[in-house]
Amino acid sequence: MSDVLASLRHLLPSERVLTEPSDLEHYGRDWTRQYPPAPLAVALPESVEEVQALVRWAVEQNVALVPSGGRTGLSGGAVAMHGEVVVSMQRMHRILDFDPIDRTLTVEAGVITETLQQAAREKGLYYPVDFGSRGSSQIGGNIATNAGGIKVIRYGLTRDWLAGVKVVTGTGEVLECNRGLVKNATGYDLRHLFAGSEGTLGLIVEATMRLTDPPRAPQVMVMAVPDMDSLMQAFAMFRARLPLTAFEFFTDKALAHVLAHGGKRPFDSEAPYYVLVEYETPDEATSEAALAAFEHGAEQGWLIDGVMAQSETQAAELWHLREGITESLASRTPYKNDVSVRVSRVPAFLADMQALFAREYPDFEVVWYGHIGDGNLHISVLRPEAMAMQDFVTECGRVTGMLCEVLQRHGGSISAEHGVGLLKKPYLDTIRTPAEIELMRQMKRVFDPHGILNPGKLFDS
Ligand code: S2G
Ligand code: ZN
Repeated sequence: MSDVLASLRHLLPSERVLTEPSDLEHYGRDWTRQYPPAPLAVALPESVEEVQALVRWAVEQNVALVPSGGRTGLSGGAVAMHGEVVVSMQRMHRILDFDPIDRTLTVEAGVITETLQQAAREKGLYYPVDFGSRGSSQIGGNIATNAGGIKVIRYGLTRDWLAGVKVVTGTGEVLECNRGLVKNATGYDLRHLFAGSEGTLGLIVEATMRLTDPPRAPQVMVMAVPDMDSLMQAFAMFRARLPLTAFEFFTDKALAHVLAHGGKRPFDSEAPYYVLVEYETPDEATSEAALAAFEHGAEQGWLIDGVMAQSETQAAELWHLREGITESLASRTPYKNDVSVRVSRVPAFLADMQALFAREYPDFEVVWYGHIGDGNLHISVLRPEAMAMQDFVTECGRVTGMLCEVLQRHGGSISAEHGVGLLKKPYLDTIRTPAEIELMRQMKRVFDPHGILNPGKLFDS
């Protein structure tokens, strides 16, 4: 056993230092599949003090640490390929405090997102950041990637609900940022630096999350749409008439894959695009307004067909048509683009992107879906069965470079919500300026002067 491992075992009980190949494989990766995991070991701290001791040990041993939450990331941000020690937060999963006056929950970083959502419901409140991986992702990872998901159009992103965060920096310093205050004008708001930092500035160990009132009688509709312009017209109309909580879209290819994996066809009509709209119905007038909106959309030719959920079960079935896409594609190890433009630019951008993909991916199946209300499109390029993974990733990387040129023209982002990690690192300089990237490098040196925190993610130090 190397001296490094021996010294690590002095820090934590042996059952919380994992070195079995199956553990190294499991904890050394996230949902990406193109990066071979190869950590030295996996550490499972149970307290802030143990995380601090791990950081100090890593500085002394000059060993890199890769923070690890639910490992549901899609850009390789939690991948350990070079003998790093993975620091898994899964043993730090306590709910520490609920404050009914502040309407906040303070939790350890390893609390599963769905557990936090359930804890809020038990208090009659609501934690509104939501996505398909809610049952696996952890709040620490949600903060580190500033996770978005399916309700951003109404509730914003994780950082918008972050009232306070406790972080261990790359020197072992514990920072308590903002401490749950609503107002605090005392210099730089460091909590917002850690949100979206992808584990490169500090290890998130605790968080105080704001809660809100539950949505009033949420209702769900799925509709068939003939083209993207109609989709955007329908979006503008529904947003003007209803208190939306979600506006998602997916293509016929996406629907076909979900139906092939047990999804329930919403109606007989078929169309190239589908939208899922969720909105609150606080009163009868709003329910009537929703029907009127659908009828108006149908009269305008924007909507071909539609179904409104008549029960919670049916609402879940309709949501599954959207949320079941990722799982239905998983066996084809898709290359994922997760891009965003300003909502006003979606139609023009989409036309350019569809032309690019039709030209460059003539033989690949490309599945489109996403949070069109946020200007966030997900494009999963499915690997042809006969194509080797490495060749596929290389080919998709080439096209992603072209996609960046289209994004530059439309002022968009190469990563809307999945982060940069390893996958989008080669393209960071197409979206961020050299000055910005240099400033980010300098900031990393301030928080992680020894370069031990998730090195190689986002950019090379
Ligand atoms: C979504 C989840 C991951 C993916 O479905 O909104 O963010 O791209 C994605 O399949
Ligand atoms: Zn998404």
